[in-house]
Order: sequence, then C-alpha cells, then structure tokens
Amino acid sequence: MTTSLTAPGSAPEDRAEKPRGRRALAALAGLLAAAVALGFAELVAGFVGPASSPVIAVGDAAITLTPEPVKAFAIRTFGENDKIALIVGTLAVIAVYALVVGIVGLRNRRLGTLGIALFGAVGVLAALTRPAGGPLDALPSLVGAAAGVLALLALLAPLQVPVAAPRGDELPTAEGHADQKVVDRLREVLGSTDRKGAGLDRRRFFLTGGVALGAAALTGGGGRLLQRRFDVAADRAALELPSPTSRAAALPAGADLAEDVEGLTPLFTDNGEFYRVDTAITVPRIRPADYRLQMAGMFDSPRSYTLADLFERDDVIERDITLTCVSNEVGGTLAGTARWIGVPLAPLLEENGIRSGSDQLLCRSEDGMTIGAPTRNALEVEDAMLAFGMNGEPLPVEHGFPVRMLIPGLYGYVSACKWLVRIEATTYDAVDAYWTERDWAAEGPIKVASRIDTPAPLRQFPAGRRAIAGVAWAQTRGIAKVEVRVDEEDWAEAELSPEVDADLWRQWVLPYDFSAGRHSITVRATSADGEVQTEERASPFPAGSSGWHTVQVVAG
Ligand SMILES: Nc1nc2c(c(=O)[nH]1)N[C@H]1C(S)=C(S)[C@@H](COP(=O)(O)O)O[C@H]1N2
Ligand SMILES: [Mo]
Repeated sequence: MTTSLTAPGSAPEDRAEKPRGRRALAALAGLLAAAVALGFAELVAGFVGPASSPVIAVGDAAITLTPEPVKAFAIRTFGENDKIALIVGTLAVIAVYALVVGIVGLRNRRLGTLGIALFGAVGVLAALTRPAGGPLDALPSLVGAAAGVLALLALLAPLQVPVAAPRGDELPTAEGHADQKVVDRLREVLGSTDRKGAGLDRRRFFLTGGVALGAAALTGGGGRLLQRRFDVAADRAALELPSPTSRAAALPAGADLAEDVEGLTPLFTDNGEFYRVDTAITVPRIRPADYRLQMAGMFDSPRSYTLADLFERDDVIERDITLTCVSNEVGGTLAGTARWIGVPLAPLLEENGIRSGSDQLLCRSEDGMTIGAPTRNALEVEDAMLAFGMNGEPLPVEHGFPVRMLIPGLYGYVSACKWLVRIEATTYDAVDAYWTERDWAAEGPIKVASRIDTPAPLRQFPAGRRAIAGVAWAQTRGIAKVEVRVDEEDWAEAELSPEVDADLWRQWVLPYDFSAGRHSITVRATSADGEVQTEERASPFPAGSSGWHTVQVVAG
C-alpha cells in the first residue's frame, strides 16, 4: 500500500475498498476523536477542578434533570453504585454518539465537525449551569471539543484521499469514461467529493489513530493525576479534632447487642459502612484552611467562621445520633449511627442575632446544593449541631468534610447538609431548597421505624431456637417498645439495647422457637411518647416511607 501523498488514490486495492469497511474505520475515527476530546478535557479539568470535567458535569446535569421516580429507581437498583452506573452510562452514550459522528463526518466533514462542536456545547452548558459553576468551568469542554475536531479531521483524511473540494458535483464520474486512471488523475488534481472514487490510506489511518489513542491516554491519565491536587485526604488526615467539653452519654458494658447476635446491625456504624446519599458525582473537596461558613439573610449581625473558629469554641459537644434518609424503604438500610463531634447550632444562630421571622434555614453546600432546614428545629432540638467529627475522625470527605449539619428527628434531606458553607436564614415562602423544588415535603420529621435484620428475608435455616433481631428508631423521642409477631401469633415484646440517648436507635432481640415450615415475621415499634408505628403503607416520596417490616423465612 502506498503512503505517497502524490498518488494516494492509485493503489487499486484501496480503491476497491468497500464503503462498509471505510465506514467502520470512520466510526472508529469518531470514537478515537471522542477519546481525544475527553482526554484533553480531563487534562484541562486537572487545572480547573474535577467537577468541570465534561463527563462529570454532564452526569451532574443528568442527576438534576432526572425525574424523581427514575432517580429513586436508580438508587434502588444501583444503591451506592448509582454514580458509577451514571458515569458508565454517560460514557456509553458518548461512545455511540461518537460512532455516528465518525460515519456522518465521512460523508460530510462539516457535519462531523458540528457533531463534535455540539458535544462540546453540551459539556459547556452542563458545566456552566452547575449551581456552583463559574465561567472557567467551560474551558475543559471547549478545549476538548477543539482537540476532538482536529483529531476527527486528521483521522478522516486518510479515509478519503484526495480531500474534498467545493465543486466536486461537476466532476466527471467513472461511468462515462473508459480510462479510470484519467478520471482518478482528474479528481486528484481538481479534488473530489465523490467518496466512491476517493482512496483509502489504511497505514496512515492507523498511524494517526495510534497517535490519537496515545494522546487521549496521556492527556486523560495526566489530567486525572493533576486532578488529585484537589484531593484533601492529606489535609484531613493532618487535622486534629478538638476535645469536646461535653461527652456523649456513657454506654453501659454490653450495650451493643450485636456482639452476641449474628446478623444484627451494630450499635455504631463504621464510617466506611455508613450509607451515603447525595447528588455529588465528584465530592466537593474543601481545604480546612480555606473553609468559611458564611451566615446570611435574616440575622442582625451575620458573621463568618473559619474551621479554627469552630474548633476553638468552648461549647464543643460529642453526641450519638442516628441519621436516616427519607428515601429509605420499609426495611431498608439508608440509616446509620455515629458518634459525632461538633458545635451546638442554637447558640451559633443566636450569636448572629437570628430574627424571629425566619422559619427556614437555607443551607448551602460547596457544590451549590441547598437543603432547607426548619429554623425552629435548629433552635429547639437538643443536640442539633454543626458536626466536624464522626466516630473519632474528621468527617470523611463523602460525609461532608469539613462541616455538616445534623438535626436529630428530621430526615437528612432537610437537616444534614454536607460540605456546608452558608446558612441563610429565610422563609419557606421566599425560597424552595433543592428537594422541595422537586416536590418532596418541605419539612421532614422522621417516622417511627423498625427493621428486621435477622433472619434475612427468604432465608432457610434449621427449625429450632434462633434470634429474631433488628433495630428501631424514633430520634428525639426515643424507642420504648418493640414487638414481634410470627405468623398469626400474638405480638411478643423484644429485649432492647439500653436507652442511652433518644437520638440513638435501639437494637432489639427476640429468641424464638421456629417449627418446621414457612413463617412470616413482622415487627413494629412504639416511641417513648407512645406512638405505635403505623401499619399504613407509604412510599418514600414525598415524606418518608411507613408500614411494618415483614420477612418470610423457611425453617427445617
Ligand atoms: N450537600 C449535600 N448534603 C446532603 C445531601 C446532598 O445531596 N448534598 N443529601 C442529604 C440526604 S438526602 C441525606 S439522607 C444525608 C445523608 O448523609 P450521609 O451521606 O452522610 O449518610 O445527607 C444530606 N445532605
Ligand atoms: Mo436522604
């Protein structure tokens, strides 16, 4: 095969190349061009910041635009992997699009170029419309698209040599001429848009493709490396938490029933095991030294706080609090307990002179996400706090490093703003927070709930005695009683873990003699203020699920 630029169309086997083969190569050209575009975009994002990467920005936008039922489905189906699923999905869509752009580009360069430009425009739009986006965030997509266009043109060129000329329509075609060579020569001199006659330089295509692949890998890999500069793991590790002036209530020995009951949820959830729910594909990374908490809105004298300001306060507390998510299904696992360290919220709000007219605190996260918390609960709920410690460590980055809010008794979506940088005292009339805009209930008091951990649903085990056990919660009120019903028998009262704090869930255990056969086990809890958990079924949307948790098991 010839690589000569002077006679590119003269190799007969090239001219005989079926359009199909050429089209496959064009599709590959599109794919490689997309890889180059993404690679360069990652490289620039290495300077601008990880959230400006088009894949991330587009994924972010997809989360924002996705209707709630689809989101709920994604959380149910992919669970903690919902974000990985989203990124894989985004990449798959890009790949299919790129294949098409390559094929279209073969027929019409301008359309192909436009295709990549459009792809860049989507990235720019997504990056700029992020709540916390700035103009610089458009740069990765712009540079990526430019690199992608150049790569596409460079890759398409060897697929149709000689290159296009504007007046190709008027050129003679092979049918009317006996001497193909003359026609080819003519085309070569004048240029041709007739693809059938254009030559194909495989060697040059694969050489260019190799260069493109290398460039994509280098820029992409380099970009990812550069993005690590934004990592705050080292700062987090170096941070020393202040020691609390008020400790969590002491736990009696043997307080954690899970030590003796296999399959029962431990009293405290390890940080690595703690459920995570948020809209952030790339977690916000805030350096402790750069951290500022800004108070704004309906305060007489709003001020701002550094992390040191918060750490050095003399009212640092340590509390055991169970956090639950409004999206938790009956029997679900979106609940966890930690020993938190932080500063109480009420004195902080009061020293800024919070005005009585405010009924909502619009809490803003570093990524622009907003969570609307009821002002009354922030002021009146004991142990409402700004937390910076979780189970003896600074907050893990995924759980809001360096500061998050916690208000016991409310679901996380209205109380637990992570990466908290701003508290605006306002009203529900004036503004809707992120979830409220999406029709979730404005105030989210948690519902009395209980869950069977063991035996697991549909489990088969030998007949005989074994523990039925689980957890129950009713933060701020506390759990007074948990009852279990097997089949049609009477409700039996379970043993509870010690009541140490009303904000902490309670484990419950009931040893039971299982006869051989199928059994249905149901649990219900009663709060310390006498509310029996309702049997009435509700789905998580819009105000939290309700209903009794039932599991079917088989003994013998
Ligand atoms: N910034 C921010 N904070 C957030 C969220 C979020 O999407 N962004 N999600 C909230 C929801 S719905 C819940 S249930 C809790 C979960 O906290 P966790 O991820 O630490 O378990 O965080 C809350 N705080
Ligand atoms: Mo949540």
